Amino acid sequence: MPVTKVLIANRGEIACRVIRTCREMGIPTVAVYSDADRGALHVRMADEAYPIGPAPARESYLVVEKILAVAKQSGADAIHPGYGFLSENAEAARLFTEHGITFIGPRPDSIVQMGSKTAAREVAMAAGCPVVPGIQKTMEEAELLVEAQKMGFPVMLKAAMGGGGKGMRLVTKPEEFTSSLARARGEALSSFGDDSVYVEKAIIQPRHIEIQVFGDTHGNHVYLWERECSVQRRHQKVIEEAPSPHVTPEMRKAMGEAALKVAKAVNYVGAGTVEFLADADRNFYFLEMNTRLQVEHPVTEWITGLDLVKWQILVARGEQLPLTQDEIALNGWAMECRIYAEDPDKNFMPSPGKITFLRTPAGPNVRDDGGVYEGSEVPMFYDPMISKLSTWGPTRLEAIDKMRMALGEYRIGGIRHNVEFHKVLMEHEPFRSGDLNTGMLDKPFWKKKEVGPNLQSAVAAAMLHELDSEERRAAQPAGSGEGHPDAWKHWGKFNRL
Ligand code: MV4
Repeated sequence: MPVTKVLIANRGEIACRVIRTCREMGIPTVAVYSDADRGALHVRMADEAYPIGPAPARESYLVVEKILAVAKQSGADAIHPGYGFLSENAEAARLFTEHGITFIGPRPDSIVQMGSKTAAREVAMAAGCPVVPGIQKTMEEAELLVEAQKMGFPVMLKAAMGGGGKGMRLVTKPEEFTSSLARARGEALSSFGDDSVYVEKAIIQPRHIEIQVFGDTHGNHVYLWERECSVQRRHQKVIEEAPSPHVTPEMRKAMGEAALKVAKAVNYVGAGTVEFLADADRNFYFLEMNTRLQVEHPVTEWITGLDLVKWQILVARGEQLPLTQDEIALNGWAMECRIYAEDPDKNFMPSPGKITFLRTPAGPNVRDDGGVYEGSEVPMFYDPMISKLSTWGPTRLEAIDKMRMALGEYRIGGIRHNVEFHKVLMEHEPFRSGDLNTGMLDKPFWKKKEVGPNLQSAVAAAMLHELDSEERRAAQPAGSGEGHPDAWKHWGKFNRL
């Protein structure tokens, strides 16, 4: 399993992230780019770069044959898929391997096993990992309703092949069952080409807590503690942190060991994440397993002091995991804010375009994983993430206050962004106290308030607003202030990870 030259089958910040570790390890890198990414940062950072076609991902980053052809042409003997795109495509992983190219990820059959949510539930149950009470069999309406009645409302209908909240419906009473099922099936069919739906007991106001796991080809498995990602909007993660303010040392050990049971049950190799829902009583239930490196891996890197991409490469080469469970540190607290080209005042509409000015935060315990530079474009064809800003502190509040400072340093011109939105969240009392849940962003508490009676703050707010709009006027051509009109057309069509 040689890894002597790595093709990164991705774009944006994650491509840059992988290139950095390869460089540190002395491994040459190969970038691929679509027409929209000709001038992208990952293309500039890699040792070589090859075009792979038109802007839409399905005509470029998702075309397995094109990626394979570039690997052969460039002499790359390994492919890192990043997240999204081909990262959980078992067929692609198989094809690369058949052509003698190392896929830096799990074995294809692990991807398949975890790709079906119902199959994954069965694996977890058989392995002795707690799952949400429910029936993972897919059934007809009458049978499903009987099961729902038995477990008691509210229940959750879920697409068997789903994930990310698509094809999922909360049903609070029997009268809604028929219409909710029809909608869940319709969404499941259009999103996953399969209308199988199953039923679970609904967990009310759950917290999303996930365990980072790692396996090697020698049968060793470890867990790198948890991350909490409860601050989400429409199944889009907004803030992630590690560890979780909800998790006690006992719960951490129990969740870690439960996650390892799942990983061991599928002989998992590489980086994976076992997702759980947790309730207020600290019960936790297996939800699904993501068979890839996740967007939010930096917070785990902060608290463990490890480089997860380096571990992925070592494992892909057939080496043993570098550490045993009792050698893995949990030090301090880390926060991550996803910085997006989007407008929080306009219902988070994407705001692609040219970045005309950029100053990124820096300093001790501040990390900005970016994929852009001043003058580069945020294309409208992909997820409009600009960067992941992460901070570390000895305690949670210190990490939060470091984040407030770092957010205050961020300057992005030419496009709308969510930096101010993150600042409001960092000062939001429920957030600061660690009282998180997945419904936290349902009420728009961050919307700009009218000028209040406090003159000082009103003046300050007016000045800030003026500065803000001045920057925009300078940065944007007239008439483009509402974002690219085409952004509407594509909004929500692309996978947001
Ligand atoms: C649930 C749930 C409550 N009860 N399942 C959303 C994404 C999908 N992967 C699973 N999800 C949920 N499943 C039961 N039985 C609530 C959610 C959920 C959620 C989960 C994690 C993070 C954010 C969420 C937001 C809304 C609903």
